[in-house]
This record gives sequence, C-alpha cells and structure tokens, in this order.
Amino acid sequence: MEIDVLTLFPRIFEGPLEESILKRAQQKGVVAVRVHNLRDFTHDKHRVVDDKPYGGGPGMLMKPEPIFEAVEKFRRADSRVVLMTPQGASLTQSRAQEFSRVTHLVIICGHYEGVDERVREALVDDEVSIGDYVLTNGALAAAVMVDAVARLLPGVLGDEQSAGDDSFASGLLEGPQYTRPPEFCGMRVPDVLLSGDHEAIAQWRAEQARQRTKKRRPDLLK
Ligand code: JFT
Repeated sequence: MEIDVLTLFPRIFEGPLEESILKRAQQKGVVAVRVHNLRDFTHDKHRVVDDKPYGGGPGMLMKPEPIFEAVEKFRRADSRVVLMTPQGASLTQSRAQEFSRVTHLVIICGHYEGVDERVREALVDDEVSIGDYVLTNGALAAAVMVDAVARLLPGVLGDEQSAGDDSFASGLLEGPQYTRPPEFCGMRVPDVLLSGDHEAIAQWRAEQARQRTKKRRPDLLK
C-alpha cells in the first residue's frame, strides 16, 4: 500500500513512522508513507494556507488551492482520498480493515477550524474522525489512522502478534495475563495457568475474557 499524507505539520509524523513496527513495514516495502507539507503547494511569498470564513465568525479555514494542487498531483485511478475531520464517521476496526485493502490512500489533514467545503465536494471520497474527543489538529488524527491501517497489511505484524488476535477482531477484551514470578508481593498467578492443562487454560481464558467484556464493554457483546 502507498499512503500520501498532506499536512501543515509533517514533523508530527516523524516519531510514529520511525518507531519499530511501521519502520520495519516500510523497510520491507509493505507500505510506503510519504508526508508532504501543504505549504509547498502555495505560490505566494508568505506561503499562506488559511483564510477567514465568508460570512464571518471566529477562526480560520484551510484555503482550497493548495489542497487541490496537492491532491491533483498525487491522486491516481486507484486512490481513495480521505479527509480527517471531526465531522467524519468514527474510525472503527472494520473501517480500518476496509481501508487496508486500498492500494493508494491520500490523507488530507487540515488545521484551524476546517477546510473550504469545495475540498469535500470535489476531492474527498471518505471523511474520517478518530473518535468523539477534541484534538488541536488533524495531523495527529491522521497518524492514528495510518497506524491502524498499516498494521493490518499482510507481513507487517509477525506471527507472535497477528492482527487476528486483536481484541476487536475477536470481539472480546483480553482477560488477565501473567508472567513470572508465580508469586509477587503476595499475589499469586492463578493455579490453572501453571497446571499445563491446555484445555482448562483455554476455557479459563475464554470465561475471563467474557466476564471482563461484560463488565467493561457490554456494548461489544451486543
Ligand atoms: C480535528 C479530528 C478530530 C478532532 C481534522 C482539522 C482541525 C481541529 C478541530 C477540532 C475540533 C473542531 C477543528 C481537526 C480532526 C478527531 C481532524 C481537523 N481539527 N474543529 N479527527 N478526529 N476526533 N477533534 Cl482540519
């Protein structure tokens, strides 16, 4: 998969993309993430990317021209153009899976109060929010989106942590887990986990997962 990210804050992506899993995925050639500064698509001396909203009101909007120029440069026949916005439908695991089957993503992350509506009208295929809480800019949301999608690509995760084991793939939360030592500060690891009885262990884990999900995320059981 190839991903072109259009942002005013390219440095927000440096950290996340250079950390272990995404870095290895890029080195292996499973995913190529290219981050572009929208200011590079302006033509005036001050590289202006925002302007006041018509009709008045607080805040600034992203001007359409730099976004149009950048999207038109990178978009291809196989592209999906995604706008990160608080007005989008929330990113879910099933939506991340859907995006992971696309060959080319162009992700627009604005800043300020939003983007000129003509960007949506003419360029955008999907609007995505990462959830119901407020961020200061769209670049952080886009970094989360890239991470959620890229880790689902074949060959990104090793066998040890395959995407099929994700809580949201099984539909249940993970139950309690333990490592050595068998007793720590007076707290013992449950006997069943030390028993070597794989059948009993699997049953115990399934029951713990069900109880934890019922208590903390009953919405996932429905
Ligand atoms: C936020 C976003 C949020 C959130 C794109 C752009 C500017 C900041 C903002 C916040 C609230 C209202 C603007 C963005 C997101 C989320 C995406 C932008 N902001 N207006 N994605 N997912 N939960 N907040 Cl452009």
